[in-house]
Amino acid sequence: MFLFLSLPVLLCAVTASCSETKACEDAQKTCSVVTCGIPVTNGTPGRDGRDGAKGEKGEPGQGLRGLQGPPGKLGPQGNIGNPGLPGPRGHKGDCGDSSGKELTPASDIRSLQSKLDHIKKLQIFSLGKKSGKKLYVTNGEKMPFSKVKALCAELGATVATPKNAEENKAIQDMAPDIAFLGITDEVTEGQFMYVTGGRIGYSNWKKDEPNNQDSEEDCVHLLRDGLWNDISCSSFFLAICEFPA
Ligand code: MFB
Ligand code: CA
Repeated sequence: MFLFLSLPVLLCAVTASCSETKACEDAQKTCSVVTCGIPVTNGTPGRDGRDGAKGEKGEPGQGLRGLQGPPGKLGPQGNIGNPGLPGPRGHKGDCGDSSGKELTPASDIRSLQSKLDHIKKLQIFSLGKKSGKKLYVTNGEKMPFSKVKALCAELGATVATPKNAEENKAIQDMAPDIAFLGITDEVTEGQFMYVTGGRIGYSNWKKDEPNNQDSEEDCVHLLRDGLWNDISCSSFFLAICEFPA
């Protein structure tokens, strides 16, 4: 049953669509304009009512998630981690010496070097070297100058090179034959240099020498009389090496 109040209280103007007769008759008792029994159409809608009470929170929406925000600020440093696993086994060390003390490679090399120096001294002494003097040695072989240089270098020595008359005499006295000296003008013709570097300071040239015969004499040999002659480096003469004073 729909009852609508459309006028002030003085006039009870109530229009009702009575569907139930009892209710309608009751309405007639209280108001004279109620017409019962005639079906009416609905009245015009009234004003919106007041907002209802706040509803319960809904389920999260299914819409697109927001973009990921920027990374947060760096957190505090973590604690030191646990020790790692043991590494792979190392290589076998050097053998120890008779004392059982383990020799490090450096001390091992020093020990060998000292033994070698001692042997060299003994040998030099056995060859009659005088202290403060150079030692001259020969294997008695004749060969071209290039091989003489290589042989002396292998011994840790240099080609015999007199720097003064005394040394020149010493080589002459020990040489059994004509021998190459450690002097050439291979770099600049006519400018004789020591194979160990530097211009020569002392010379003992034979008369009219050096003459660079056939323009191919860049080496020097010591004649049996102690005089010098320039000669071809590819000719064969005695190898004599010298050890420093
Ligand atoms: C020359 C000498 C040259 C050769 C040649 C046989 O002296 O200068 O080096 O030894 O003799 C004449
Ligand atoms: Ca010559």
